[in-house]
Amino acid sequence: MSEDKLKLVILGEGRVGKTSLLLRYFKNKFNENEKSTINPSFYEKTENYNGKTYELKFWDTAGQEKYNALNAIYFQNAIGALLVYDVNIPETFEKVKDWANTLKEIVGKNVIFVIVGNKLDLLDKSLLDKNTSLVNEYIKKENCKIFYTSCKTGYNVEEAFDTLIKSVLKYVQDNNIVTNKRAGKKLEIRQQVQPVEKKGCC
Ligand SMILES: Nc1nc2c(ncn2[C@@H]2O[C@H](COP(=O)(O)OP(=O)(O)OP(=O)(O)O)[C@@H](O)[C@H]2O)c(=O)[nH]1
Ligand SMILES: [Mg+2]
Repeated sequence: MSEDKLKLVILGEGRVGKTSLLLRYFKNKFNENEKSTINPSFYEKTENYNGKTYELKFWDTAGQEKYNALNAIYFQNAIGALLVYDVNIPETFEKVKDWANTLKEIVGKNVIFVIVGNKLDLLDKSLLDKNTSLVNEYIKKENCKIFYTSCKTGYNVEEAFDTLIKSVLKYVQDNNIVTNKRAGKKLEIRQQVQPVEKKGCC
């Protein structure tokens, strides 16, 4: 029996901890010197919900600005997303809003997302008041959930992923959504072949 396939993405500015969140959730590991992602890759898991089995594919994306156009390719057919920012760098939350808008444009306004404020273990408490009021305003407006996490300690990571997964599965079942679409194949960046220059004239 084929399982229903669901595609999820993890988005956010470079270095906010997207790969680290996946590493903590799927392997319970943390790498202090995690390198920047260049080629998106995925992690898979199977979930049962109300007697039905789903195959979930989580795509990790590259946060650096120069890869933004490529990330848009990975949004296609996504049903949910974790939008990540670094609680110590307020500008990275602005980027979350941009990603949410882009996601809605490409996938549709019903896309389900959960916001993650990561690196809680490094939090500079003086930033807290200013940030949380801005963040809370947005959460209320978008009617979405937020989790403050630390990949280093593992705090709240499971809760953030599990909440997104449950919301997505509930949405899929409540709305009878057919999910046997491709969950996405790994794309490779190929070097562009230069056209051969024509010599002489006709
Ligand atoms: N202290 C602390 N460091 C973290 C945490 N999460 C990630 N890091 C570190 O932050 C750096 C960047 O983490 P990544 O997971 O590579 O970030 P990313 O968002 O995947 O970055 P790109 O692939 O460039 O988009 C790494 O050195 C991680 O070890 C956290 O919760 N606490
Ligand atoms: Mg990464």
